[in-house]
Amino acid sequence: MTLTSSIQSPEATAARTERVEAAAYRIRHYALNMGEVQGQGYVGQALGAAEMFAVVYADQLRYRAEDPEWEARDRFLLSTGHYAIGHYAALAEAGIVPVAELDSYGSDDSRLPMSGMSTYTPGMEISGGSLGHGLTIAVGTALGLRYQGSEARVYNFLSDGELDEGSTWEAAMGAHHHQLGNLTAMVDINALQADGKTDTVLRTEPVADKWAACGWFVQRVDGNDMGALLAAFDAAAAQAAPEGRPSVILCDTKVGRGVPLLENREKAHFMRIEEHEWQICREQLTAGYEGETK
Ligand SMILES: Cc1ncc(C[n+]2csc(CCOP(=O)(O)OP(=O)(O)O)c2C)c(N)n1
Ligand SMILES: [Mg+2]
Repeated sequence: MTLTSSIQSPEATAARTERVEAAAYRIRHYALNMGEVQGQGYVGQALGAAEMFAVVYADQLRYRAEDPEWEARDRFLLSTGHYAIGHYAALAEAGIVPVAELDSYGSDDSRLPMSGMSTYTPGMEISGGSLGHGLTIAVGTALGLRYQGSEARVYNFLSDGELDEGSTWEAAMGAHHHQLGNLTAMVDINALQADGKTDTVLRTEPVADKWAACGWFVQRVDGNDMGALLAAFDAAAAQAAPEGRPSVILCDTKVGRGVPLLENREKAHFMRIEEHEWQICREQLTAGYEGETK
């Protein structure tokens, strides 16, 4: 049992879960709307990771929507630039990016390019996308904040494909060496990469054992189960400290989650969706959500 859940009544826990689930639902809708602007894109990842983005922005992160560069803010570093569509949806949900601006996703002169770039978008801390570098930057950020005496925490979002990169593991060892208790990594394990299924590209399992061997506090959860995800983030937060063990939350997710039409698509890494299918996607998403919340 985590610190937060142990002091919360069952009613308060249920209300909190419902509130964050509603945020994930809106994030999914925003992602579909953005995908429709381009007719294609990394929609499956955004749908799969919607709970992860929702927990971070609707529950865990300390930020000021009106002042995205507030010095004491927690830092959320998106390592996977191609997941920007999910991140923009979360930034809209957080009030950092106006919802109306999402329509400009991926267009010329937009502040929301297809791959996340810190110079373009408020709330985008780094330009990710050259995979395997996010955690290295997160380690430097966490170290720097600690030197400054800041109590801000650093969250890093990685994908399972990034576990193929040696630099990720160098950073993991560095975080333990420097005892970065102010660092929490989350890995979206959707079992997919650009070249196919993760276990056919490079077998990285047993992933939890590898992080544990690097000295991290490791939790593995169903990343589409909001209750489990909240409990894991609470447990990570409960043991966070300026100096201590870094934390990783391994999240098993399903690409396209919440939209049955997209859950079993071939070529799920970069989805092409027909014009008439977008509305079907939205209807399926709403039907699924309303069915669950009834
Ligand atoms: C260093 C580097 N190598 C290759 C790529 C090309 N690339 C873009 S996305 C991607 C897949 C990475 O795996 P993952 O993020 O798990 O894929 P997804 O789950 O989104 O399908 C690759 C190889 C890249 N962006 N950076
Ligand atoms: Mg993947």
